[in-house]
Amino acid sequence: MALRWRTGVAHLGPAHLALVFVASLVVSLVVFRPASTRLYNPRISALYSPPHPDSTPNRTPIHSSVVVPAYHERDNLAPLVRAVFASVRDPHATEVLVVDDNSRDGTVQEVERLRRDEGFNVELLVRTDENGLSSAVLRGFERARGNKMLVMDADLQHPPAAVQPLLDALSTSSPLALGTRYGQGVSMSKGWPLHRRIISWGARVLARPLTSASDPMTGFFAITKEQFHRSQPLNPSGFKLALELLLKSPLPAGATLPEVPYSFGLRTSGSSKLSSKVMLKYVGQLVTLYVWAWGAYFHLAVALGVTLVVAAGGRVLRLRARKMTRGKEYPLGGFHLDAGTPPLSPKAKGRSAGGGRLGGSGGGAGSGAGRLAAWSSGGGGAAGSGGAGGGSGAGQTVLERKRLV
Ligand SMILES: Nc1nc2c(ncn2[C@@H]2O[C@H](COP(=O)(O)OP(=O)(O)OP(=O)(O)O)[C@@H](O)[C@H]2O)c(=O)[nH]1
Ligand SMILES: [Mg+2]
Repeated sequence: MALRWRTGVAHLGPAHLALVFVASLVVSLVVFRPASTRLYNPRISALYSPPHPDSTPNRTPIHSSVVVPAYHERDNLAPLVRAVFASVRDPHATEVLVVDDNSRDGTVQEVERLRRDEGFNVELLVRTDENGLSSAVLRGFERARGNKMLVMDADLQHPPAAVQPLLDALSTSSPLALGTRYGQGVSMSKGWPLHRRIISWGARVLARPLTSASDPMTGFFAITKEQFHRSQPLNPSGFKLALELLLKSPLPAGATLPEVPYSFGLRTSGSSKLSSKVMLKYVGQLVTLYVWAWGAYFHLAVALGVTLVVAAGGRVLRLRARKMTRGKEYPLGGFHLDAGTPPLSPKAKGRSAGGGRLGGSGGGAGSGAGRLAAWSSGGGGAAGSGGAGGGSGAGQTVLERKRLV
């Protein structure tokens, strides 16, 4: 089979491609089933959310909650909390809610110190029974007391100065707002490594058919509590909750999606949690989102894509085989119909030296016809037509054909 492929004698016809299409459709249906992860239902979480506005006596009602997922970020917390409270318009109506996954790096003591010694309204949720970025944000949303909820990284890559503009972008007609690193007048930090830029670009390209948002991968976004509770069940195991919300938390009719440009900084302390495992998880999350959004069309697109690739691959192999065979000797391989006049192996040449097959000008016509007939229609025809040029020539072509096939 491989030989036939290489030599281009076999080619993929419509029947083969139909088979490939059906097979890949079945594989896609089996492999890309709807997410098997237990989904998070914001409608249910609404039952546990604290009432709003804050009814606790003697406490200023909280209007805005800044949710900060954190894992081993102790050293970043003080600068972050100070900068956030310094930049918001109404610090007394704002809370910062740190959701830590049991880092055990002194985060608990640091938050306690920020509350006690510096008087900031910082809450801490330490999780010991689950982990992961998206689920941390979701738990933060559950606990948040503000009607406006904003998510930002702990590592100061999201500028605290952009917190208030992002909160301001929220309204009844824009209940979800995204920070974007690709807006006008903003830039990525020059120190951001090339491979991270490529990864970020690739991630955006992969998500492009799902959303027109300029930066659906952003971890800097804001949403109102009502809008969050309107969401369809969400995947809590991904890294990109904004993308999930963009798709599953449909905006009310006539609503807009504000995008607030911000310059993406560099991590100054702590270490990145973006590992290859996280990237793989992103691809998984993306696939489940495609299945969710496109349903059967996704599987059809996969099957069509595979079929096109196989068809193109088959064509390339054929073209290569033609190139290889054109005007060359064939020590073992076969011929292709389009490969031009079939050559003779050295052995065949030797045998035919005295015969009529290559018999100069006299036997040329006959031998040529004999060869061509043998080439295209088999030994029987070869013998017949080659008769004009000499019986031995015709016999020779039959012999050679046997050897080649
Ligand atoms: N609670 C919690 N927070 C997490 C988890 N993974 C990441 N984070 C936090 O989520 C934020 C984003 O993670 P980063 O590691 O900064 O990811 P990134 O910004 O894409 O990567 P860098 O550009 O290298 O910083 C940071 O504040 C992390 O501490 C997790 O599993 N649990
Ligand atoms: Mg970061």
